[in-house]
Amino acid sequence: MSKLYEVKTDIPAVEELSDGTKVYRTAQWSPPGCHGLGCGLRVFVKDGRLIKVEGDPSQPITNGRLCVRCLTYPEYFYHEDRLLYPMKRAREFRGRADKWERITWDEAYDIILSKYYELREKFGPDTISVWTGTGREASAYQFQLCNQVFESRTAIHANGGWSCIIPRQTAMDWVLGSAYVEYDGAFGFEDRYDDPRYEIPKYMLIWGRDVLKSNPDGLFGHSLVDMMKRGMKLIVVDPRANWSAMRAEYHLQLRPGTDAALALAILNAVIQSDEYDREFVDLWCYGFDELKARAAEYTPEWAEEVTGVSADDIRAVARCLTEKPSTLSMGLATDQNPNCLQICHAVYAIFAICGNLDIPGALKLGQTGRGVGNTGRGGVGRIDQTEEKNPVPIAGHEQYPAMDFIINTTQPDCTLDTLLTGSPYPIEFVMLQSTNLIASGITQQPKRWYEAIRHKDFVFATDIFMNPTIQGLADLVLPVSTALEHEGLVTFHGCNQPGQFNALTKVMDNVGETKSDLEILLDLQHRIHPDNDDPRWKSVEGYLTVKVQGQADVDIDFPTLKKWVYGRYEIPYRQYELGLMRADGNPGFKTATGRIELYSTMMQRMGEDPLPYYEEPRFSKISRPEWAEEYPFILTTGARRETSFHSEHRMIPTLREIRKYATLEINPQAAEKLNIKTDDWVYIENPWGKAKLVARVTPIVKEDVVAADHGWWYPEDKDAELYSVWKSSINSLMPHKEIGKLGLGALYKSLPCKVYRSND
Ligand SMILES: Nc1nc2c(c(=O)[nH]1)N[C@H]1C(S)=C(S)[C@@H](COP(=O)(O)OP(=O)(O)OC[C@H]3O[C@@H](n4cnc5c(=O)[nH]c(N)nc54)[C@H](O)[C@@H]3O)O[C@H]1N2
Ligand SMILES: Nc1nc2c(c(=O)[nH]1)N[C@H]1C(S)=C(S)[C@@H](COP(=O)(O)OP(=O)(O)OC[C@H]3O[C@@H](n4cnc5c(=O)[nH]c(N)nc54)[C@H](O)[C@@H]3O)O[C@H]1N2
Ligand SMILES: [Mo]
Repeated sequence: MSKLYEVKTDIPAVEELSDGTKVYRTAQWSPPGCHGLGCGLRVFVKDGRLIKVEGDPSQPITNGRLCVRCLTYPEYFYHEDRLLYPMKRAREFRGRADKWERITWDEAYDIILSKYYELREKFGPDTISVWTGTGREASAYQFQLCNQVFESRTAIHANGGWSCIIPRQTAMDWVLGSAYVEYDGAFGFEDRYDDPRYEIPKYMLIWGRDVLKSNPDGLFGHSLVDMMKRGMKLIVVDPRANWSAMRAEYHLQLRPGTDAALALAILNAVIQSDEYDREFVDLWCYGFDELKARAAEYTPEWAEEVTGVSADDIRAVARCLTEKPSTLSMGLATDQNPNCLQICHAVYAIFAICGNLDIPGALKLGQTGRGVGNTGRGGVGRIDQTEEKNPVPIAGHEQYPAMDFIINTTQPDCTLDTLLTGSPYPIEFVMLQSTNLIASGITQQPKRWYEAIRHKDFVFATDIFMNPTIQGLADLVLPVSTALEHEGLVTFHGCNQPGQFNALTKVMDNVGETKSDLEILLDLQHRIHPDNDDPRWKSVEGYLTVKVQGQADVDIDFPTLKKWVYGRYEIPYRQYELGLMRADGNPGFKTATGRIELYSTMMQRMGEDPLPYYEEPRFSKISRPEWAEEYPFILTTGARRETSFHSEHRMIPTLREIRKYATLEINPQAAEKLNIKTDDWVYIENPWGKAKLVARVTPIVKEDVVAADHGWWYPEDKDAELYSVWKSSINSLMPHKEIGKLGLGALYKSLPCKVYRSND
């Protein structure tokens, strides 16, 4: 474990301005939505009222920069649609806005507990399910709540094919034998890029990620711009010409979904070039000859036909990537593909054979034994690669046994089957914490899931706002506080990576009777396990102190970290030489062979091809030529927007002014043929469903590609069914269970569709 340092600053924790306004320094997680980045805030409070929020220049990584969502904090904080009190509603009135009734917290907990004991008795503990969306603060508590407090194993995340980070993390674990990997942005050094140990990468390969919009998983995306200013060049693999693609040396604008073909062809060209790092391969890699033989099948000329990227560009990019140091930023588009493990395997193999791993400015390996991947029972790589599988299956683990070695939760797609069939056990108690499922979190066929959950015995939710999922499904709702109203810690995948470890300080009185997710966790724990005297369950401060000490090499308590606001830690380079990657302390990597497995013994053991391969997108014009005429476009979905975090922020006026409706990006030539103009409402339709979005005519997509927003609902449509959530539901066009062989990766980014003007 690495030592945590205080980030020193002259800016006081609380400052009083001449007009009596108080300015507090604190970090931010969620709500409002964010991925555990820990942005530094200066919070201006006058006469107890939140006036404005600015970026804090003393935050060592964000340096005062802040997203537009945080800048609109006062609109969010005081919004009239915020949930203020616990409320209940009779089960027969699910869907009815006029049937909610205010209750006390005690009454709410009494109802939850009586349902908990009743249903657990009737159906067994696994009938209790805890559903959580992406990594907001609530998700830090999902596994504890489900596994320890409720004693169930049914922790659910409804992304088809577990297509958010899990495929990437599985490949990191199985191929690289590493915890979470990320580009080296000098995040742990006090002097950042000026630290003498650091070197700016020559190239960054950005693959299916838009970090300037997404700041994903604890990564501060704008560090990309800092690095470009210091000379780093970009190579971007993306079917859309986004900001970084337009500033790249090479923009490889591939046909959506053909990523594995492109990755294998770059690998082919790297090996052919003979410029890779032979010494590193000899010392640290396993299975190079097998990989070389496999890559030889995928020539740049072949890939040009498949992907639409020229063979010359593929070779040129391969030459760039053999330079040291070069780094990688790989994102969601690689997960959202049934071919996901193979894409990640091939791309990581390029960095491995070029020796661009864990040296300054290259791809930073994660610290093993730390952070989300290794702390909870739900973490990736839960079962050591040499251990046996879990003997008692949870939903989907029988059909996809590899899941047991990947993550200890239900396989998402199979969970719908479980809801419908009651096998391997019925799920009758549903807790929704931080997921507006039917708008965003359920990624395929949300109406089918909605119908399945509607018939379950008890559903309750915790959220900040009323939303269509709660309106449609819940019998009880608990109001949650924003990050300014409670204490907490900012931790996330970042904990495997050098960087920050920050405190959330309560600076505002609670609005209404809101509580934090952590307070709710502790309240339920006290009621269900009153005799447990572990200090972590005694109080918020006790819980957070145990957490600080468990994750950082320090003897400080939470109040001390709160005084610091920001903590910083380094993780050494060349951890594989230092014996820091493996439990036995020997040099090497955390795989069965102790080496980077270019030939993956884990994939082989799980019944998958041990070498990467290409699978043509399942419903493309090549796979389904008979559909080509009716569905001329390739649909990709979900590229992030700065004005929302998934389905959040649709009710914030300033953000809605920037982006009013769900949009569909369509190329000018294609739009002209269909008589579509910017701001026209259009229908998008395919064999699985139909949605209505607003067109944005733009050359950033090619003529046969359209790109749709996800996560839309219309809070202003108070009288419409579930705030018109089905109107722009792009997820209705995504097929159920079209997933990879091991249960990972689904089709989000390469589906057939047609587009036409709406006349209604
Ligand atoms: N503002 C904001 N930030 C967010 C979120 C949010 O909703 N709003 N969501 C958070 C979550 S949960 C996640 S997982 C992260 C995701 O964040 P990222 O990993 O950065 O993913 P996206 O922003 O979806 O960017 C994906 C990029 O992939 C491209 N793309 C589309 N199809 C393909 C394809 O077939 N191949 C390739 N190579 N590229 C393709 C898109 O054009 C887009 O530029 O963002 C997080 N951050
Ligand atoms: N078509 C398509 N669909 C996608 C994607 C895509 O790329 N394309 N991306 C998918 C991905 S990667 C993901 S991770 C999912 C995410 O999907 P989800 O994480 O389920 O996101 P939301 O549906 O916005 O639900 C979030 C809810 O949590 C509430 N909330 C926010 N912060 C907190 C908090 O701290 N505590 C509590 N209790 N509640 C909070 C918000 O108010 C909101 O109602 O969406 C997926 N959906
Ligand atoms: Mo995600």
